[in-house]
Amino acid sequence: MTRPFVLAVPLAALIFACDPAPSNDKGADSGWSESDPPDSEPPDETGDDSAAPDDSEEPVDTGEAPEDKDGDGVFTPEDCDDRDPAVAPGAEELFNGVDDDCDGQTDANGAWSGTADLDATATYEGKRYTFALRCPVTMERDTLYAEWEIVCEPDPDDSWAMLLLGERLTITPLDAYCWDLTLWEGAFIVRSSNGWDSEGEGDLRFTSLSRATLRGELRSVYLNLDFGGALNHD
Ligand SMILES: [Ca+2]
Ligand SMILES: [Ca+2]
Ligand SMILES: [Ca+2]
Repeated sequence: MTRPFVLAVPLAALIFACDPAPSNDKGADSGWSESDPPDSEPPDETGDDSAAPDDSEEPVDTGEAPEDKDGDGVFTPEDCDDRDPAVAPGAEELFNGVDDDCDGQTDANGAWSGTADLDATATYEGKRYTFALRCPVTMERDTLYAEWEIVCEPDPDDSWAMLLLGERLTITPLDAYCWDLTLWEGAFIVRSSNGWDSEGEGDLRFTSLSRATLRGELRSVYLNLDFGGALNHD
């Protein structure tokens, strides 16, 4: 039974003999040793041992300095596009998809509103009924998209209007995309709160940055509809 004890002594001696000398660990812990290049500097007192020099901020400073690369006499940041000499504060705003005058607004984008006069003739049991309505128009323009909408609410006391048109008619473009920056042309759809809908053709023209005209017509067996109006940039 003494054999395990005899074997344990040489095993313990072997473990101590393999333990590495602690004297060589100093460099790894400090991050700094005499073998480092002589030009390198020791860590500063803040503990930041980054080798990046402080003058790295200089290019940022020069980048923020006013420039006039397009030579139009207007320096950044007042010149909102210093690559285009046609763009600067005071320049004329044009329908071109660019904020020409650096006021943060491109062309005539944004909210528009106005009114439209709508004439409708409905045929019912062989008789024709006509209605004249004045309806508000709203639009949200985003360069090549003109999301306009006409909402008509006939007189609720007019029983024929309620029967044939409904409490509300909503007219919107089927596709608000404009092939031209100053013109939308295409199909619109009339939706009645009575559940029916019908399609017609119309156009919207921007006559200036602050004014647009809208017109349309619909021809069907039961309903003829014409509308025309104007919108102003809000
Ligand atoms: Ca400039
Ligand atoms: Ca502008
Ligand atoms: Ca423009």
